Amino acid sequence: MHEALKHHKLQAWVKDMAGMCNPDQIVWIDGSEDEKKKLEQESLSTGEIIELNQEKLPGCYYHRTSTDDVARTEHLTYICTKKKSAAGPTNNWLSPEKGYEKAKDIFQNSMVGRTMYVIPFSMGPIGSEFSKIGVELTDSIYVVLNMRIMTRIGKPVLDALGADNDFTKCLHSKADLDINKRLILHFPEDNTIWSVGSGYGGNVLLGKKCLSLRLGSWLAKKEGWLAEHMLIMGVEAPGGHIVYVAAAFPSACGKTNLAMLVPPQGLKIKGYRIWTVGDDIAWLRADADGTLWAINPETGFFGVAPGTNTKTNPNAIATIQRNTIYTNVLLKDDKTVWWEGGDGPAPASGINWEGKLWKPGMIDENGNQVLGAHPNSRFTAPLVQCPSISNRIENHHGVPIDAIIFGGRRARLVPLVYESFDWEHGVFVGTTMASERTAAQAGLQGEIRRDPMAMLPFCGYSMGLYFQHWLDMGNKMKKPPKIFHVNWFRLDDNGKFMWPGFGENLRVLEWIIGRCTNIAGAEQTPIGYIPKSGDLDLTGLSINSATLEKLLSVDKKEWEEETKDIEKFFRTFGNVLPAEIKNQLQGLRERLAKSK
Ligand code: GTP
Ligand code: SPV
Ligand code: MN
Repeated sequence: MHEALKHHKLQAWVKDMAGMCNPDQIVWIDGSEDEKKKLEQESLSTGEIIELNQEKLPGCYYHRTSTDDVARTEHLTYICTKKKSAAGPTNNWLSPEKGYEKAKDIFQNSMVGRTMYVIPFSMGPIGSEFSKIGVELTDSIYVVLNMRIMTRIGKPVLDALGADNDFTKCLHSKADLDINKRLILHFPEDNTIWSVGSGYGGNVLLGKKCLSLRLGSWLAKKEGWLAEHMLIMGVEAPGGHIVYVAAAFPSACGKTNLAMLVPPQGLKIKGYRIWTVGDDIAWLRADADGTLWAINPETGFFGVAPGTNTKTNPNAIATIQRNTIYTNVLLKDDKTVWWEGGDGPAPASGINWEGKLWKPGMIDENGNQVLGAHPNSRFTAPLVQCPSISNRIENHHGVPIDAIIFGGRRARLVPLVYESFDWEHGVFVGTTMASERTAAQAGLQGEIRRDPMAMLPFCGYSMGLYFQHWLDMGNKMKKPPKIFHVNWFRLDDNGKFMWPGFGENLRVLEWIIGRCTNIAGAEQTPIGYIPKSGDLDLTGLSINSATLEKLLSVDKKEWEEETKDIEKFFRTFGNVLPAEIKNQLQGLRERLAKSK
């Protein structure tokens, strides 16, 4: 008997959804190599994917999404709960009735002439207490091939599901790929996700942001853990002890890069090594030992291509040489790929992300540079191909976290690094995070928006309650991790980055770890502890002392302005904002007032 047939609820749901979408056939994904080959062949034959140069890029494929479907569409993303207040002020809201009704209209007969694939998947190692199982129905082979890399799929998952275990019901159809008929709906009260009208990553790989973060955060609140937009990495210090840190930066703000960091020579000789556990999502629990443990629920990277090169991120480049799906990058004549900020000079010509003939230096009708790759073009590659991959990614218990790092893109104001005074203050620091908008979401680039804990687009419930949940988590731990804030993106008057970033960020990590082990010095400021210039090991780095001083300074006036903006943002939460957070803002103001 087919495993799935044992699970009557699963069977009934698949039948129900097929009744609405009306596919020509239903195919259950088993996760085998044979099946993968078949799917690739079919997808190649329809032009959905293009085979890349198999000598240079074995196992690699290319895909292009519609030009208006290249990033998450937050304005079309909804939390559908009975009460609007459950979704809170930062989410788009629809009632479940309205949500289902609107989407049904689009799903109706959307799979006529197509196959519906049934993908059982597990977020987290199969069988781990941390893990959650979902089943995604989709009419896109691209989605199946991506889910295969990003999650654990197929038969072992069905086995784990047994006859009656719970699973998240995930339904996706490309439908007409029409932005006017696109909806990404979350029904946390029904453990259900419906996504229609899109073919782009975060909108359609439903295990990722939809399950692991939006529904994940809802479950985490209910069950007493944290679902976060965080990388996880191990920093092996000289002597061999590995300190694990988790870091939350908004989309396209450097998680993949930091997670795969290669130590600069000056620190490498001291014996530092980095172990990558995850680059986008962390599930964290306070364990019986009173400390925080984390797993990466994913098995792949869905990373930003532009800016990735052998200098900035050699481990990523090594990772994506085989078995990788490239989306919306430039396709070269020799069937390899290129992107802005990639290796080597721009090719003489190619087909760009829009599917048009492209040559370097082309200018559009508005006088803007025509790009080869979309700024949010991505690679999908297996974690295990990363040279720095940790050997603990399959560990059911994950890794113990000693430090949490928040960060964002701030051209001004925010110092290179600072340490919070304690957990509660650290949570406040997380709530005040802000970043300049990047290409990972549709909208005006560069504008500063508040993005608490890098979760603004991903918190599946009332965000004020989420802040409270963070505060409560601190009380569950005997030894909560120290909380830090970093900013790699300060600009000088000429618009140049003041800090070299990338591998050099290890110098900041070294200080962070030194603070956790009480060996690194710091100076107390109104916003937190900041390293004095002598507290960072800058061996082999040429940075002028004025720049460094600026990077490590707190400008009283500018911070006073900042507190006004924070207060304005906090007002959106009304009385759901925890008193502790309000008091923390008051405390910051008082410390600033007292300072010089
Ligand atoms: P999502 O996958 O969207 O959640 O993003 P991410 O946080 O993983 O972002 P990623 O690491 O892919 O970085 C996005 C962009 O930031 C790339 O263009 C990088 O080159 C750039 N970047 C990353 N780290 C640094 C840094 O330390 N300094 C500077 N200046 N740029 C950086
Ligand atoms: C992000 O936008 O934060 C990503 C890519 O990591 S997506 O999967 O599209 O959300
Ligand atoms: Mn992300």
